[in-house]
Amino acid sequence: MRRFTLLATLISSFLVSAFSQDPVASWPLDGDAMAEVGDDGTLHGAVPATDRYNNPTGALAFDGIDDYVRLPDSVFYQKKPFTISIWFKTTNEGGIMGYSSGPPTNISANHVGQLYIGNSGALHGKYWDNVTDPINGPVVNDGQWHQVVLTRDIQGQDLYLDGTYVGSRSAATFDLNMARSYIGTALTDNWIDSPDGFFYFEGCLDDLNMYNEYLTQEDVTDLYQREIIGIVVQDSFCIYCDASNTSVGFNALSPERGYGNTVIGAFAGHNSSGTGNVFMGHKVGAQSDVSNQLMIGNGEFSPLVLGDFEARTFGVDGEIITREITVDYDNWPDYVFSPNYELLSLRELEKFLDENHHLPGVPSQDEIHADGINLGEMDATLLQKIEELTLYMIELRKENEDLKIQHQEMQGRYHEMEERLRKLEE
Ligand SMILES: [Ca+2]
Repeated sequence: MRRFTLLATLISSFLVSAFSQDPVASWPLDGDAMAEVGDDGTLHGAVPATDRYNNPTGALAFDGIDDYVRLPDSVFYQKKPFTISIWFKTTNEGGIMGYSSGPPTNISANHVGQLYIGNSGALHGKYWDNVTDPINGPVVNDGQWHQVVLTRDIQGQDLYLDGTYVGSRSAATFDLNMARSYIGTALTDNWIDSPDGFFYFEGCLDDLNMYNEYLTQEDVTDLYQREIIGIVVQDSFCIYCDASNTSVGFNALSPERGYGNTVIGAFAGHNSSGTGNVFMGHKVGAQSDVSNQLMIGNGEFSPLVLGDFEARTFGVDGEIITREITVDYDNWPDYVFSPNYELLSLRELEKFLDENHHLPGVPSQDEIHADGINLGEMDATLLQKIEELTLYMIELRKENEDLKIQHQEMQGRYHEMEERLRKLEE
């Protein structure tokens, strides 16, 4: 019997997303301004704070008075395409990022309020494109962590909040002579919804990442989903988690994926678009579009273990070795001993056996070959046959006792006649 059918097709090339997800500069802001990729920033007064995963020193808190971090010079200066991503949390206002030609004491320098929370609590920001109208977002000073992404290509730029598109500007961006950049402050002279002078941020900042790429909506959503749960994706999709899918392994569950999947193993679930699957092992479930399946194996086809969460079935393509098996079964044949049970006569049974070559109610060789043996059902059937056999034996015992009585009666008569004959002969 084989019930293992794996829907799978083979393709020869493994596709990867256009977005490499490898930042060209990265500051985890774990209580300091040290870089994970690129050069360290310089801390000016900001202190360790709890991040969005409850790590008590995983972020940086800024006082809104004079705290800021100076980033390495020219970290994104004149670079296109380019993307900046940073997390913030505030109940107040202030500059998340800014860049300028002079130090943050020189108000007369060229300057841009690159990302800031305005007096109204709304998000604003952009790269410089020759006017001071920023891209304007919603109110965000709700005390929750948010991710903001500002991405530009050769021409325009787009702003995203928590993976969702906020707005764009289509004019070409350029950075004049503004090679200095900061987080925790921005010079916002003449910018809307903000004071003149330096606008210091009051709240927490975390995970500043920069990419030498322009990000699409799909890329930004991807980035947000990966960062919100705190998994850093490295080495081409080795670890992937979002609110729905979890996968560990090189190219596991990528680039195609559905939702509600849990996958472990290199290429496990690779290019699989199904939902609700649990795949374990090298290439298990790759290229398939199955859903609600449990597969454990080694290789793309014929998993050793195959379960179906919807049909509630569980199969092992091989021998099962165990100490005990309990089968849940609810049609045990006690009914054989009820007075209404129609037991075939032995003569009828003999006729049936002559015609069918197997006991009534017991599957034939052909049926077993086609469907396999249902352990619970077969045990019940065998018991039913034993019970019927018991009934036949009881019946035979009764017939036997009747015969004994008849035999004794006949013996009595025989002795009586023998006695009579003896008397006649005397
Ligand atoms: Ca951090």
